[in-house]
This record gives sequence, structure tokens and C-alpha cells, in this order.
Amino acid sequence: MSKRPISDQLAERVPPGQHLVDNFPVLSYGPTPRFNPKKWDFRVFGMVEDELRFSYEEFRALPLSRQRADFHCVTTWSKLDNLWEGLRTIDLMARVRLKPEARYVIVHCDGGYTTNLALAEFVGEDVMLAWRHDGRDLEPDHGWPLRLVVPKLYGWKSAKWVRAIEFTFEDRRGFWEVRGYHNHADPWTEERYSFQEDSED
Ligand SMILES: Nc1nc2c(c(=O)[nH]1)N[C@H]1C(S)=C(S)[C@@H](COP(=O)(O)O)O[C@H]1N2
Ligand SMILES: [Mo]
Repeated sequence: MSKRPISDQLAERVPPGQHLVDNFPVLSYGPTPRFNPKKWDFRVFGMVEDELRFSYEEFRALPLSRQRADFHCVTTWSKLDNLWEGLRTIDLMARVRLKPEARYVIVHCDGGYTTNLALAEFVGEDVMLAWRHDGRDLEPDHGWPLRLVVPKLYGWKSAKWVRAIEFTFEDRRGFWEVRGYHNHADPWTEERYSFQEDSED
């Protein structure tokens, strides 16, 4: 065990400009959609050999994983050690026959929210489609029945109420990415705003 004070160890997990919270704030643009398990489905489309569609029951039969991860919102709060349960995107990809041209992912949500990711980041080993948080089903406001969790990027990439994954050849900016937020969103280098992209390589 390390003898350094706990506060130092925690500090290393808090990206610049962030502060820790114990509660779990809700950050949503627009209302929380209603969930109807009979109508809900999850689709995979775009640059794939075969489109996929899962009913709610079928989706919940996919392999379950549990992972701990920190969460960083661009509005400066960070919540450490979230226990997420759900489907790892790697395990989803075992079912998807991707076309070789696929390079980007657009996540589509109930209510019209979208966010975009590079394929390589979507399939990160810590990326999940989750339905439980800290031992309980997600609260509706936190994305029930299904949300994406992308721990290495700012929270707006962790889309709530996910209904579909689209694979694309070209990158297409999502809801916040067209409204001034950074296309990539790495909290460790404070990729907060799209104007910062101009000064990058
Ligand atoms: N569909 C949808 N997903 C969303 C959002 C949203 O407004 N709509 N807000 C994003 C933002 S900005 C953050 S920080 C996280 C917050 O998740 P939480 O509300 O569970 O804390 O959800 C992200 N996912
Ligand atoms: Mo956020």
C-alpha cells in the first residue's frame, strides 16, 4: 500500500479545473423521456453488414459486466468510483458485423440527443451501456433504462436514454458538439470548447 495521504491519491484522479462531489447531479437538456418496455428497442445501424434490433428483453439477456469508473462533467463536478453494471461495448461489438469503412460512432437517444465518438474510443474496455449504478437500477433522470458511460471523456459523451448506435465513415458532431463543446472532450487536457480545436494539431 502507498503511504501517501489519501487526499494526494484522490487529487491525481481529479482532472484540472474539476472539484469532487458526493451526490450525483442530474445534467439533462430537456425532459426525461418515458420508458415503455413494450415499445423500447435498441438498434445498431449505419456501416454494418446487418442492422441489429434488440427488444428490451433481448437486450437485457446480453452479457452483464460490472466496472468502477470516475465521471467528469464539463460543468466542473467529478464523481469518483461509480459502480456501473451493464453491457460493455466490446461485448456488443462481438455481435456487430462492422463494415471495414466504419470509423466513427453516433449515439442516438430518446428525445433527440446525440453524441459522437471515434470508433476506437467507443470500444474502450471501460466503455459500457449501463442500466445500474452503485447497486441500483438507474434513476429515470440518470438515463433509465440505458445509458452510455465513457469514463475517459467529459460527461456529455455519456449519453442517457440510448436507443441506437450508428457507425459512420465520417465524423458527425452531436448535440453539444455543434453547440460549442469540444469534439473530443478529454478532461485531462481540458478539451472543453470547440474553439480550442483550432489551436490543436
Ligand atoms: N440524452 C442525454 N444524455 C445526456 C445529457 C442530456 O442532456 N441528454 N447530458 C449529458 C451531460 S452534459 C452529462 S454531464 C451527463 C450527466 O449524467 P447525469 O445526469 O446522470 O449526471 O449526461 C450526459 N448525457
Ligand atoms: Mo455535462
